[in-house]
Amino acid sequence: MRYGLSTTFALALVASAFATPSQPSPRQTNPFTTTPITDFDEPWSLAFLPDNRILVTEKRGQLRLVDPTTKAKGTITGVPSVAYGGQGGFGDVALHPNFAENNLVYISYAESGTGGAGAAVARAKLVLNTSGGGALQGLEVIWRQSQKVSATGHYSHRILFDGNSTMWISSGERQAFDPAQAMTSNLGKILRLNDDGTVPAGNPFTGTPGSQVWALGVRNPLGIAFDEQGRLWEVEMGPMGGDEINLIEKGANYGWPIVSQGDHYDGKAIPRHSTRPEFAAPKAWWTPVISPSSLIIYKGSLFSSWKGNAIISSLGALGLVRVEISGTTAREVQRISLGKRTRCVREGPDGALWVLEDGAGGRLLKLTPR
Ligand SMILES: [Ca+2]
Repeated sequence: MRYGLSTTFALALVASAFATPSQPSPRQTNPFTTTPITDFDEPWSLAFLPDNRILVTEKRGQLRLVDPTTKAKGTITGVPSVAYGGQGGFGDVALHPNFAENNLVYISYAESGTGGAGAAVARAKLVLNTSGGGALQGLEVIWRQSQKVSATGHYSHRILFDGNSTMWISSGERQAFDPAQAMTSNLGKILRLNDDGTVPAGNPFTGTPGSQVWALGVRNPLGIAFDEQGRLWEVEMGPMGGDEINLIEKGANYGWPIVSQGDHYDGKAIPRHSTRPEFAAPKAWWTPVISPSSLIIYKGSLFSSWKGNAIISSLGALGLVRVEISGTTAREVQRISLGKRTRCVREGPDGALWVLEDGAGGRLLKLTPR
C-alpha cells in the first residue's frame, strides 16, 4: 500500500532531515483493551450527555440512548422520518455547547423532496424520561442542502460546534461534482452558521447560499474537528484514490472536482493538486484509500502520547488511523485494526475512545489503554 503526502510538503521533506513516510505505518500490537457495550442497527454517530449516557443514531431513523454502565438501551422518540438508502438516512448527533442549560440536541439526516433527497439539520429539546428513553420536542429544521438530487451518496452532514457556539456543517457534493465549486449551491462546502442556522458575521462570501460558506471544493467530508489551537481539520473520501486530510482555512478552495489525488471510477484521470497551486492541497492523502468516516483530534490524557493527534475511523482500513499533526502538517503514524469497518470514533469524557462499527449489528466499543 502506498501512502502519500501533498507535493508541497513532500518537496519540503526532500530538503529536511526526517524521513518521508512512503509506506503505511507498520502494523503494531493492538494498544487497546476493548469493551463492547451493545449493538445497533447501522449506527452512524454518537454524542455523550453530561450524565455520561450516550446518544447513538441509527441510519434507518432511530435515536437510541445507551447507559454504558448498565448497557441498557432506550429510544428517543420524535425523530423526523429520514430518506434511508445508499449513504442516506439518519446521520449525525451533537449537543449544543450550553446543553446543560438549554437541552438542545442537533441532528442531521437525509430527507426526501422535489428532485430526490438532501441533507437537513434540525434542532430540538431533549426531554428524558425515567425509563431510559425520552423525546425530542419542538423540532425545528434550521438548515438544508440547497438542492435535492437523485443520487444517494455524499451527504456527509457532520455537525460540529466551536467554543463560541458557532455551528459547522460539512456538506458533501452529493455525487454532483460541479456544485462543489459553485456559490449558487451549498453542496461540497464547509459551512459556518449560528446555532439557529442563520449566517454569522465574518464569513468570507456573500449571497444565498454563498454566505453560509467558509470553504469550498470538498467532496465527501465525513469528519471535521478542531485542534487545541482552534484550527479546523477535515477528512474526506476521494474518488478512486486520493482520500484527504485537509486543514480548513477561511475562504480556501480545496479543488474538487477540478483536482484530486485520485481518478474517476471509470478510470478517467483527474489532474493532481500539484498542477493547480491555487487550490489548497491536502496535508496528507491516501491511495489506496482508507475511506475515512469520522475524525477527532485527541485532547485527553488516557492515551497521553496521542494528545493533539488526529484519530480517523476508517471503513477501508477496518479500524483506526492515527495521524500526527505538527503545526500545519500531518502524517500517518499508526494504523490499528479492529477487524471491522468503523463508522464513528469519539473521545469520551474520561479520555477513552468510543467506536461504532459500521452496518447491521454494529457494536459500540469502549477502547482504553491495554
Ligand atoms: Ca482536495
